[in-house]
Amino acid sequence: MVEKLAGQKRAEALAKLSGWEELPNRDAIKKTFEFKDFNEAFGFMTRAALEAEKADHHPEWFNVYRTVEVTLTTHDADGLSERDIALATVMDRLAGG
Ligand code: H2B
Repeated sequence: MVEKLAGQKRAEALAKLSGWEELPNRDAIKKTFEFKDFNEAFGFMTRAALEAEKADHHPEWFNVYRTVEVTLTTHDADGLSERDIALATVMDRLAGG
């Protein structure tokens, strides 16, 4: 079982991210990435998928043309964990920001 992020640790972890918001209806974070075109968006998804698979931690995501909406949560923790923060950080780097 993976530990849920709570308290001070959670606040500090979230403060390090930018553009990610906590969802009101579930313990998850979400960010909408906008790219130049579909090629850039899908390239990002491909690179992120390889990192996700390597870490055995997978995003929920939705793509329309050059927009990718990403939701991160840890099913094994029934909420947000360090794994989501790590994947969010990797995705921000891959998206170039
Ligand atoms: N991804 C996410 N987002 N949360 C999980 O709890 C999770 C996962 N668990 N990817 C992994 C796979 C687990 O199901 C496998 C068996 O390791």
